[in-house]
Amino acid sequence: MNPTRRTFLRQFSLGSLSWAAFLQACRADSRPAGTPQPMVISTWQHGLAANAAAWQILSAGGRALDAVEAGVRVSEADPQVTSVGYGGLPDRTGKVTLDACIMDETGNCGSVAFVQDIMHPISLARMVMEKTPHIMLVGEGAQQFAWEQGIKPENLLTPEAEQAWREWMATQTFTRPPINVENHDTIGMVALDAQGNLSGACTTSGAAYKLHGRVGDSPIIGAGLFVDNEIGGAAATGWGEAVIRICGTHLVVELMRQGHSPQEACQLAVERLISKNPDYQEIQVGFIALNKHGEHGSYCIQPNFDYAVHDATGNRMIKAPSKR
Ligand code: SD4
Repeated sequence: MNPTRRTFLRQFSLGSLSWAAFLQACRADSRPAGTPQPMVISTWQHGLAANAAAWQILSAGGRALDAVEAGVRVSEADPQVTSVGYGGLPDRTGKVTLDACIMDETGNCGSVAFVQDIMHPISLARMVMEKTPHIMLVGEGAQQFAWEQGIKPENLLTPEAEQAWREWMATQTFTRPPINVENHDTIGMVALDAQGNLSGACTTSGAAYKLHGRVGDSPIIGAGLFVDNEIGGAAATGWGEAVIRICGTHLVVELMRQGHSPQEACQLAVERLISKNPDYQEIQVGFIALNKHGEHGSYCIQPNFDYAVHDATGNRMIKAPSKR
């Protein structure tokens, strides 16, 4: 009898668990030997709330794909999260433009970029994946598809974000946003379900005050997000241009394929990125990764990036080691 079942039976005999929990534990226990426990990881502090939503699905034996979609939708709808969905900081013309992608255990993926007025671009990306022969739709075409699918347009520019944009426009002349949490809080999430399958999601309003029409790494499969069910998955946050240059998350997954732990793979990818970006001291990039065995890791250029991890023991933040 494995420890999970032993612990469970002890608790059950004490009457501390419900019948539903008993059935759930039995389901989990009937998984093939060696199958890891479900787990979800996601970027930044807002990952805690997103993980909690994903965990509801994972802990009930649900599919990782459903978990990551439900998880990142929490950040998309949260006006306090100023770099994702509703409440995201706009581009320099005052428009909130969103990028998102999703990838499942079979290698299916969907993506939308440069979309406006859509509260949940991650769900639109999933519709592209499941209802079209394509992977990526952008701009007006993606919006047209959204309206055809019954999605209703919504204004995503909150008064606070508009005010911040007006203040910023009055004072700044920039080519790149400064390094700080407010400008770098895309949510990237990777989950492993009770069947041992991986999926990932990534969604963002992108770099604050970007040029109108700019698309970052987040909706690009292999840059902002990559999942290979045989190996693991990875997500990126930070200055997307630098991530795209090295196909960052694809690189992380390939490094895991070569035998590196998620932690080592993230570090090696950041080092590769640094070697290709002489200006790395002025940017932040962080990777998170989760492998098929339920091991996770992260690494970033600048300090102060952390990620949220939820497994059967709870939901917690982990500080990512950094280059600087
Ligand atoms: C981008 N990677 O559009 C995104 C922005 C971000 O945390 O903030 N990531 O480049």
